[in-house]
Amino acid sequence: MKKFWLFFVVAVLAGFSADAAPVAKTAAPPAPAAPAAFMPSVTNVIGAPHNWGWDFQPDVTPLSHHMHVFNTYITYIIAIITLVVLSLITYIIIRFHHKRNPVPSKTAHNTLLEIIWTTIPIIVVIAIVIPSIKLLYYADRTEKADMTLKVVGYQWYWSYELPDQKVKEFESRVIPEDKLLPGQRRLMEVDDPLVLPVGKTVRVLVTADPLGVIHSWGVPGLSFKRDAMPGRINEGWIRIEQPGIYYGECYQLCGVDHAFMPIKIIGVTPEEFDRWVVSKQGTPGYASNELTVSTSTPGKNAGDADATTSPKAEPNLKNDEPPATAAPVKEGKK
Ligand SMILES: [Cu+2]
Repeated sequence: MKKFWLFFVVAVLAGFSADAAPVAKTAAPPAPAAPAAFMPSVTNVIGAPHNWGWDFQPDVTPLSHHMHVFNTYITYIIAIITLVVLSLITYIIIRFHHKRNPVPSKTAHNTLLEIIWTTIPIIVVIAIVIPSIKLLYYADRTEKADMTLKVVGYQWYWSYELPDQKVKEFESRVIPEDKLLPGQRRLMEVDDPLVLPVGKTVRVLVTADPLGVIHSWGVPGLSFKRDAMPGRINEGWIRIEQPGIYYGECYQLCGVDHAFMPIKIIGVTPEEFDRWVVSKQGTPGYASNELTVSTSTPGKNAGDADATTSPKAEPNLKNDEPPATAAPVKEGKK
């Protein structure tokens, strides 16, 4: 019986302390007041679908320009092949119709013809493979990144983080249809859009919630799409060349709210980007500097190691704070 009472007292005390824990948590000092809300000056929509749109969205990144050229090149090849095959078939149907050609020829194994119809397709395939692989590697490797963006796919929204600017992870969720303001796009507007500087190379690291599912972060106007895989990081890069608004979506059927996780990116001048960073309580100055700075671990990616630096601005490898004149080179966080 004594044991029972002892157990009872201990259990009650444990219950009290468990209840007390959240109270202690809520008693933390109040968070500092958030800076004034950021109002972007950019309102022109460039990367968005529109009625009767059938071609690419306008080219605003180096990558989208290359992709557009490659697409046109492939389209010409497809058109030529289609026309040649179609005219051959038409010729055969007319010329060798059983009325015009009652006694068919039994010719077989024409060596010259066989060489021709084997060689031409090989040449066509090589003509496609070489620029295709080149473009694939161009899209894959981030040369001289100015900053890094981390994208995480959740069920069902996106979160963004800018480690260089110390902009902490923030969520970007769809605005429900009944809360849309006049002029806002259905299923495309988000409550907290991502803001990126124009003319800066942004390394984009895409992943997904480890306890979640596969998504795909795609912005057609920026010619960017990478799968967001739990436990895996996919890399790519974008450099927006025109201030404007760009929309994107999740491109992987990820579940019941797949259609409700749009992407909105506002491309602004580096100065305006700094103001947005301040509104997000981050450290501005990393992307507005003239210098191009690598943010990767030196040696890990050969293409990133040759960061351009000016002779008067020595990069400071240890200090995380951006000096007034020089862009800092941060040690890679991998
Ligand atoms: Cu998704």
